[in-house]
Amino acid sequence: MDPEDPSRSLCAQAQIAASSVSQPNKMHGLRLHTLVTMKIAVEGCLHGELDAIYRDILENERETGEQVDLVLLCGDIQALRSEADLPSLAVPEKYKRLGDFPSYYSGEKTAPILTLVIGGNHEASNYMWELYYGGWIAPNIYYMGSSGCVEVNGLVIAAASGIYKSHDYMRGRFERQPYSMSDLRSMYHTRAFDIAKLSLLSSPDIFMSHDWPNGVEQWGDVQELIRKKPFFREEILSSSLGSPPLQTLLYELQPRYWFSAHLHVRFAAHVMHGHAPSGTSLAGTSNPEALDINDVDDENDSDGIAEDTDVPSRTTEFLALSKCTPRGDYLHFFHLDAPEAAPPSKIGERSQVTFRFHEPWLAITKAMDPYFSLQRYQQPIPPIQDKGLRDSLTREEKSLATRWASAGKHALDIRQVQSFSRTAPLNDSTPAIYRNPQTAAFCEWLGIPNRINIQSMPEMTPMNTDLNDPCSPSNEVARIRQAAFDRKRKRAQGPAQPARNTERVSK
Ligand SMILES: [Mn+2]
Repeated sequence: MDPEDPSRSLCAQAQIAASSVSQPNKMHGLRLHTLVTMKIAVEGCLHGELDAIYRDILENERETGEQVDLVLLCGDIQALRSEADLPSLAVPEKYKRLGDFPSYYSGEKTAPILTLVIGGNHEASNYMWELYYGGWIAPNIYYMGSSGCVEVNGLVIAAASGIYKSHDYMRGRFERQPYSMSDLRSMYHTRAFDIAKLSLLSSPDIFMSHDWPNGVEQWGDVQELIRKKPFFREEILSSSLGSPPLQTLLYELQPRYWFSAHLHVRFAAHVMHGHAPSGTSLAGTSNPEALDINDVDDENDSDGIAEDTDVPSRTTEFLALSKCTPRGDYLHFFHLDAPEAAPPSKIGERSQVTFRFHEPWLAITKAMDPYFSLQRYQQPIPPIQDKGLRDSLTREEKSLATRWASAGKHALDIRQVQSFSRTAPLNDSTPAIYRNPQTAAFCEWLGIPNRINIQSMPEMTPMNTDLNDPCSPSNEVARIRQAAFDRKRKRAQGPAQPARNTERVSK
């Protein structure tokens, strides 16, 4: 067994609250080895304002005399490389501007601190799609993927990109460039497939999401939230504020910290798992879309991974932050003890952090790959207690552990597997589709087919033309086109069918 694992689980139970300075190596009377106190900066919606964020962070470093080790940006990154990406951004015409990102993409400026970002509802969706599994969007700025989980100095950080809309939740990833108006929206809608993958994780230290978990406002000062944002009153009263699948993940994964953005307000909540929220006086009705979390408890009981009842209930510190405006409320600094330190840096140089793939997440990505759908129809996803899925996960975990046993954790170093490379040219204005070497590298390294970077612009020849390969992306595209054509022909020929959306998988 890895000797570092027990320290992490102890660490997970004995952490201190945000914004207080920790005492390295000594917590709750337990002496833990190799803990290192990290300072982390979290931001809400970015909207292309990278310069302002790094300026504020560096200013904080000067004022406090403390180095910031990690930056977390919770969406609406607007990572536009050039004007060619503008058609892939869903914002009103008047907000279509490049922002600061092109100079970070070109290398003219470099992010001074490792920065993890997730997707929101205002993104260069074409660029984010290139890096569906995660990757460097610019030097030192890493996109966590549509869903993802990584380790920084051993801290486990999980993330879900996008926002929830019920009508796209059960769909596959069908959108292809050039995006229709409807594709532009559905591109950033959360999918059940990603949530299912995340639900297979054990408790991460930090979870990042763009929209809020449904109902999380009930764990904080609801009255104050309504005072600040009266617009949300109806949604709060009807328990429909936020994302129901994220609510399930919050109660199921019980991360120590959860950071969100999207609603452009700073809001803190202290979630006590296993208890009823205190702010419930305002919410009389339950959300019909909320997912049944009792299933999760049953599952935990059945395979013996339920929490020990003698252990005090876990808590999650939730914090939503605003967007980057002169009014503030968009940045938060906190200290967190991490299980391990990075190698010492040279004098005068900023100390670095270790940045690794989370091994269980790799196993999940591999085991769930057969259920990944690139069509409008999402094939059925097995429930997390499904024996076949569990067996497959165990198999993948074992095989990955064997593969990396000799190389040690160094083999999981993200910087060794993926390195930033520009795909779209600088100062371009013609939209095009790029095969991202980072996605290709990740898929090859993990041993899954690269089904992401397969599309060509309509006038171009598909890259993979192996007609004998049933998994060939071009064949799949051809099948989808043929199916759409057949449906159209049937509609034109046959008598009127009862109106029913056969593409949606019933829950
Ligand atoms: Mn947003």
